[in-house]
Amino acid sequence: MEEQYLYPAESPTRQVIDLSGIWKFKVDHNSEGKEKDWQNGLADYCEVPVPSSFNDLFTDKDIREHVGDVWYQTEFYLAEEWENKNINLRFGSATHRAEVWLNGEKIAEHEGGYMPFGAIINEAANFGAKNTLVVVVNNELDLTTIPTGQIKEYDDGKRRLFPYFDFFNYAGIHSAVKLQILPKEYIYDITTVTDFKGDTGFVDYEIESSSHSEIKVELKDIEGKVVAQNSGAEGKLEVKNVNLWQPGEGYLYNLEVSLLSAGELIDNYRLPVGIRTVEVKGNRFLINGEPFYFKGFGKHQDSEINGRGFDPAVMIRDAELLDWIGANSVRTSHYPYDEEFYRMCDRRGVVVIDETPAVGLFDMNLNFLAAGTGKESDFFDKEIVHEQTIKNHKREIKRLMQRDKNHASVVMWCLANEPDSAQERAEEYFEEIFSYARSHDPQERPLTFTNIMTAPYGKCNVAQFADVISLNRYYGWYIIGGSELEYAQKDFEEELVGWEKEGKPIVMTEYGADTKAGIHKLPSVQWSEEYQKEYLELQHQVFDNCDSIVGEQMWNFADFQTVEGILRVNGNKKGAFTRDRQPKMAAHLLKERWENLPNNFKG
Ligand code: BDP
Repeated sequence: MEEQYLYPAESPTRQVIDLSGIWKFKVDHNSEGKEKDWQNGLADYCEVPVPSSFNDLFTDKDIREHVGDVWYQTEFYLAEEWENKNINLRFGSATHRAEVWLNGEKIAEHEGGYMPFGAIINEAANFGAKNTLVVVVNNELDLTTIPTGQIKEYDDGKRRLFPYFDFFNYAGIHSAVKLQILPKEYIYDITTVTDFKGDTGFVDYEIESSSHSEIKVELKDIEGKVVAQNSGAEGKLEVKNVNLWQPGEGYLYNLEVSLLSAGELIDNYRLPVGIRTVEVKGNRFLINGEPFYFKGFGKHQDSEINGRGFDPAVMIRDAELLDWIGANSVRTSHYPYDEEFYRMCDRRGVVVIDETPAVGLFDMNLNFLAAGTGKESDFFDKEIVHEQTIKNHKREIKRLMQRDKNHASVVMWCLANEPDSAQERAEEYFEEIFSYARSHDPQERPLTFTNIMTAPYGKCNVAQFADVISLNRYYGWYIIGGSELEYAQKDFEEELVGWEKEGKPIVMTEYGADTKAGIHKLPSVQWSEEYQKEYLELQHQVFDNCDSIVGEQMWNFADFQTVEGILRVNGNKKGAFTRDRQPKMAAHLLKERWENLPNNFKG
């Protein structure tokens, strides 16, 4: 049951077959699938596309809100001559857990909804004949899972899931499922760390492979010219006249790793590498030694119909809008996104704060909105959190760093979103989490978490561990909003005076106001497009007055789906863009501002 974290890329020695398409599908309403041997094949079924969330495809509420197992099946053939290759079956992600059978034999099991998993399937596979692949995906959450949630059971046996977070608990096979036809001896993993001095760039590399044969490493520039080379499983490459990876200019070299035996090529892998440095110095965030100002959004991987399923069309549309609006960065709130997203950000020079799925570390009494009320939560007082939740949290940090460590675009890790950091025992929990994370990133990038309004300056027990203070603040929306808006500035600025004393950079990782596109009102009222604009203008004034604020990521890039509730109108409407990716008035305001703020603003 090996996990292949290296992106499944083709090369002269590797072939990749994408199993995306229409699969068979069955909802296990009575949790009877395993007893009835569905793992051997589904007798009756309907159809779903893979990848996608299943929730918004059907017209039946009991499917949309289903809690438990759903089953998938597809068939494929393997050529006979591949019998002496390693066939790796790789899921980009399945939310939140999955078990996999090939021809009736169990080949993989995985928990954690956003990371790749799979297996070498040679033993269970049929070569030159049909293979039946069956997958059961489960979407249940509890206090110990990452993310967290709670299931409520009703008298008639039905169950509903209440996530401790503000986005719909979409589930299914969310990323592409691929077959990698790998050589017998092959490259498992590559780790790179980059640096530069003057106009010379450096790439430290380390290669893990199944063979001890000769390893050759070449670094090629964008034209394919070899600019540095070396041999052996680890070493350093030196690049004269280096082209640095910069925000907005994602220059990528190709690290071409070859396994050779007696001069013959056994395996070859090409890893895109951007040469850049990241560092926190005083209250500044430096990329390539230059102060960097984050302009952009907290996002969601969310769209109509597809839900959380990866959709390359939506990804490209979003990238074009980021470009149009003058944004330079994104936070992958509140979970890691599809690998294609990071590869695109590497190419386009989009700066990424990469977030773990640790959201909802707050006891919210069946409703995440309770968190904003300041109501007592006893999340970190529960022993199970310190015994089990923390283990799962670490597992997700390790996997995320393993998967995304080589992306030049990733400049910081966000270890959790809005944990109840005002609680005393949050301190011991996060001391362990931060020190664990520090030992797992080969590039030693800065670490952060986002702080919630109910743990303001002086009340937060976790900020001490972070390199960057990330604040989610809603002065003018959840508090001091509406007709009081003009008074929000004072309270906001007072809190910031406190945070500035920490001497660390501050990034505003969330600020926003729900806005229903098309509501216009003069003078403004909450939910109107005019109000969103006025709200943002006020926030921006606050940011400009605070020297330590080195970034603003408005909440949210686009409207997105959430659980139902009286505070949500078919989802969260804080988007600068609508869910179908058209601009609200506020988008034009952001464009005007961000096009005029240089990347080294406040430098
Ligand atoms: C913050 C959360 C985010 C919510 C947002 C909101 O981090 O997930 O969507 O507030 O209320 O609490 O819009």
